[in-house]
Amino acid sequence: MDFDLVVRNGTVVTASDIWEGCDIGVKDGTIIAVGPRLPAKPGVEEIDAEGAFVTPGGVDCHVHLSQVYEAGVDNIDKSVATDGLIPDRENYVADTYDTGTRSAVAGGTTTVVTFASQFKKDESIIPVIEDYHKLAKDQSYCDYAFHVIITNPTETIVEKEFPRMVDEYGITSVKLYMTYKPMRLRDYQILDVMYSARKLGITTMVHAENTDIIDWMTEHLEKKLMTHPHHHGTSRPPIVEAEATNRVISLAELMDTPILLVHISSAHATKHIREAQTRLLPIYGETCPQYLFLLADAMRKGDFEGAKCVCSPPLREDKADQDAIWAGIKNGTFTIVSSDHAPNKFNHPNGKQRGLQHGNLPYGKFRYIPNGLPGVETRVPLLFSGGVLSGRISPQKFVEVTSTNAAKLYGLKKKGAIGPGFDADIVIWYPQESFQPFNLTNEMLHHAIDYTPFEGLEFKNWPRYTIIRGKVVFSHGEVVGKMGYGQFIRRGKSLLPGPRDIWLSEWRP
Ligand code: DUC
Ligand code: ZN
Ligand code: ZN
Ligand code: ZN
Repeated sequence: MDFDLVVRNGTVVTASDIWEGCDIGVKDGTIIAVGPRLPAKPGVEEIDAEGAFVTPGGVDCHVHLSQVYEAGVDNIDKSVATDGLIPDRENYVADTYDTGTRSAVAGGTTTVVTFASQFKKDESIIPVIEDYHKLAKDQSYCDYAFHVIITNPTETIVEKEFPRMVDEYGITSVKLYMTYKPMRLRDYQILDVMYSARKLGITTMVHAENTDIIDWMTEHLEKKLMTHPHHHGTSRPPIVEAEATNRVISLAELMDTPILLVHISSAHATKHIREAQTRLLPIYGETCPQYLFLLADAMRKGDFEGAKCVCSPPLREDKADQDAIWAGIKNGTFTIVSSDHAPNKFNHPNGKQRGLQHGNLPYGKFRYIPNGLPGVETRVPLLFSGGVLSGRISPQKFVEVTSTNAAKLYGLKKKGAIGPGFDADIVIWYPQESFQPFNLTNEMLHHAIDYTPFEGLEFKNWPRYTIIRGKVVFSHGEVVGKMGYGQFIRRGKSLLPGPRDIWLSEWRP
């Protein structure tokens, strides 16, 4: 066969199998053959993978890049009125398509799905999609696609624009928030979205937390001056996530539509998802490395240092929650492990540390700390090192949750597998014997952020090569790909089970 690249003699892993001494033959960016001793003509590029794991490129379907947050996104009802945060540069997440995808490829991720976010005042989502296309075009090191965040599901948007979003723009998923004043939807509005999503085969992602509990707790903690960063966690105990998870599962059951619960952090919410799956509802779960490798004590560091680890849902106090999330990966409750890369600089460029500038020094006020952690570069290596090499999960499970399932769930038909016809998106690891474990420092990473929540963690391996559509984009610690190489991917519908046509009453859509 006529190849232009052959990856030789690796231990090739898919979501189902491991083949030792296996070659991968690539032509025009596509894998065309997989097997031992593939014959190649002289002059064909070859990469020696002997003794090394070779896995499909990471597919990270929860990444915030160049995203503008509407005023008050950090659940600051009052600050909208008092300090008048307006959607300006300050309210962007701090990684752009350039820096965020550079970081992605350096950590073995070859496709990201990012968010185009509606503001409540936007009467149409079409300009929103166009705007995010402008932000990403010619800026990305890896392939990319969009979800649309819906904050105001008007009749025009769900009835007329959702079909255009799917057919014209190739976007087959939306994300909804049950909390944050500028974004949250009422249950009625969630049903409006689900009604239309079901008809069109759209996957609905949901950030499930009970917004009124959070608001009430935040107010009452402030009255007691309990505003240290770790009280972010105090304001959101696991029941906040579990109640909203259970509620939105009920809405999805009523509407017979598939949903993905994003960034699940606790045993209680995991149990609700598991129970729904046992009843064969098309309910999917996502978790993130921060809930697998960090606990709430990370928010207790120093007077304000803990702000670096403030995300929502929060890191949990109890190791039992972490154990339940690992168990949920093993038993299939979690379909995907995404990064939820939602990066903010700790030392804000304008000198104002949000949260610290709002009084009650030296602790500041947790309600003003932007929620979210950087993690697009560390996701795949963390799961490989702390999952596979630490014996917690099999190599196949690693591939399934970091790549294959994400591609299936979000209709990325040519991504997420090593097999003929798939894009040649490949990660080659170091042979284990020759790798010196190291402790991570932020300087090693390629994002635009001044810290990593995983500082000091030991890594037992790291991607040696990242290959996208047959081209090496990261090699031995260096990003060698070009900005703009990444392509926008139009997505199809989910390949995982969808509506069942089972109803709770006589009502039918
Ligand atoms: N939810 C996300 O999905 N990302 C960052 C912050 C949040 O609450
Ligand atoms: Zn969220
Ligand atoms: Zn419950
Ligand atoms: Zn997110």
